[in-house]
Amino acid sequence: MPTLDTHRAPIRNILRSPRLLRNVVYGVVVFLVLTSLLYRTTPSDIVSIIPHYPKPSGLDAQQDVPAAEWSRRAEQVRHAFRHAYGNYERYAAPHDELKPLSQGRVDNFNGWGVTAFDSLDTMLLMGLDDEYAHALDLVKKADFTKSRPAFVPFFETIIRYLAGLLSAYSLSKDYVLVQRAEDLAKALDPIFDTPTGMPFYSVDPETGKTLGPELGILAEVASLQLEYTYLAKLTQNVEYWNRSQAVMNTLSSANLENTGGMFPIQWNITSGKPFAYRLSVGAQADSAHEYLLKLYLLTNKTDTASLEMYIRATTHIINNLLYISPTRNLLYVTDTDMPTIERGNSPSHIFEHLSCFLPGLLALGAHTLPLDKLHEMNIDLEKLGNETTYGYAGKGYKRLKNYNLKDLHMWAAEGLAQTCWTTYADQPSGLGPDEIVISTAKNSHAYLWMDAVDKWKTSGARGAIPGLADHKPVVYTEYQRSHGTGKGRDYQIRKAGYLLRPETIESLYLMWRVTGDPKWRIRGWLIFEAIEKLTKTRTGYASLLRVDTDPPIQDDSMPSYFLAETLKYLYLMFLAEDPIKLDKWVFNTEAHAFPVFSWTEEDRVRFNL
Ligand code: DMJ
Repeated sequence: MPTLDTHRAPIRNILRSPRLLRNVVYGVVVFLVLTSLLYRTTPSDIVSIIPHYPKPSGLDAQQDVPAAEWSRRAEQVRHAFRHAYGNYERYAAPHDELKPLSQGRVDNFNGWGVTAFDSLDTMLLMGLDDEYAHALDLVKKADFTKSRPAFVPFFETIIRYLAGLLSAYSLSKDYVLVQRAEDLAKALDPIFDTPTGMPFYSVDPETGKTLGPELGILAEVASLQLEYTYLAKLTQNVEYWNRSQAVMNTLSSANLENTGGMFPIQWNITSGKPFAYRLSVGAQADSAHEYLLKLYLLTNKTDTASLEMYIRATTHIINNLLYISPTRNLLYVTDTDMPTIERGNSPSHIFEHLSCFLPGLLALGAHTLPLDKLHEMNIDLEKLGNETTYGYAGKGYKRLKNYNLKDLHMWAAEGLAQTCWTTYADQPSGLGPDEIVISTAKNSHAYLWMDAVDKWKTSGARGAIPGLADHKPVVYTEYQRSHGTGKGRDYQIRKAGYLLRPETIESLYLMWRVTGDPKWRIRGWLIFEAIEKLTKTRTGYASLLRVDTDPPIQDDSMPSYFLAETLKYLYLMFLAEDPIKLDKWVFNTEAHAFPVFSWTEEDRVRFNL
């Protein structure tokens, strides 16, 4: 057996011989240089010095994280952004999106470079001057009169491109961004050639030809008011104001007697009438509800028609679309038909990741509006809606009069945010699926949240408010997942992908800002750890095809909203001082921040306010 001493003999020999020592040092240096060149695969060299992430450490271990550590975490999100954008710039610009596994690119939103436009304001907030300068070059060169493919989808183009330009202007004051926004708005303008002013689905900017069915989708026909109102304010062009107002007027004059004042999903864009009565806050509807509150806030609380529509929509949602799961008491929002005495609401019990923006919106409303003193906003809930105006669907207004509306909205926000988080915590990946469906077995029914809240109240409001508790995660083993034997979650996964979407993080961010409770921010960090661990690739970040397998499966896609929203909200959540104050700024549905403004006397005359 060699003794310890014989083991060290070669080292002693090296140290004794200067020539040998020089050769060894030389060899080590060459080795280090070669390996660093080999692994230097991204333009953002910062990436290689990111410390190794520990395994998600759980909430308890996170309670005493010092302020300096949160700043370091914000810095890590900034590194993540540089990794994503640097690789987009290297492999995909000026095309739309990067394929993070194959280093390919895709033109899925007009071919003007959607990732660059969507990223501008995040760069400005993160102080990434070089990236911003490059992106601005690309923005200046984009030709909005030609698109690949020829027809431009209006909704996505407005929320990503137009809003990206306007928000970047508000932060940089580079006027060229407003000029480009006007170029874009002009190219799209034929889209409004309908009797109601509700836009078609798409337009060919080269010919002005429009395309799309007469039946429009709520989110797509009614999510332009923030962008066009702010554009009108900046350019003083009354045309843009008229575009926004036409949609608002169509919405406010619609007959909603079957839906309690909430907007259904389908609209006839010629007649301006709701077509059917399917109600949702998820896909096809989400941002239209969001823009009601946000238009009121953007115009410094002057657009009262918008405020009233928001209170009506949320009153109906709280009364009819919020349910509690049978055993875990998960509070969730689902889509329904119009309510009738005979059939009730006919809920689908599907809960979408997209709907996870709702807790944040409710918290924002409770934070910025005097919902506990409605008279200060000249609102009487029962005058806003009742059984005379809305028939059976109108009875919820009276019900909510028994509550302090600020509390009620915050309770709903808290419970929904808990469930959104729980769908992440339940997965071995720590990332949430795109859709779940609540189990509604014969003897274990899900039930309306307001029924549970009423019961709690009439029994003396003792104990916990229904649906607000922290839930213990239920993580199934691989065997349970593949054999379908897992129990105790209260739901099945319907769509198992994580598409790098922002909604849950957006709500965690708003809950953190509004309540100051560190648990929301800590959860944001745990999600970021999982994103780093499981979605990061050598050249970007990849969506996941499944979040419930261990390891999860990556997909060759990095949507632009990952840079516009997901990373922006995470960054702002970890900063010590948030530059985007909730009473001074309003985020559009793609997380582009616009400053709150007041109409001047001149505006009032010009826009006939
Ligand atoms: C984003 O493009 C926007 O938030 C939109 O309103 C709906 N969802 C996607 C990301 O999930």
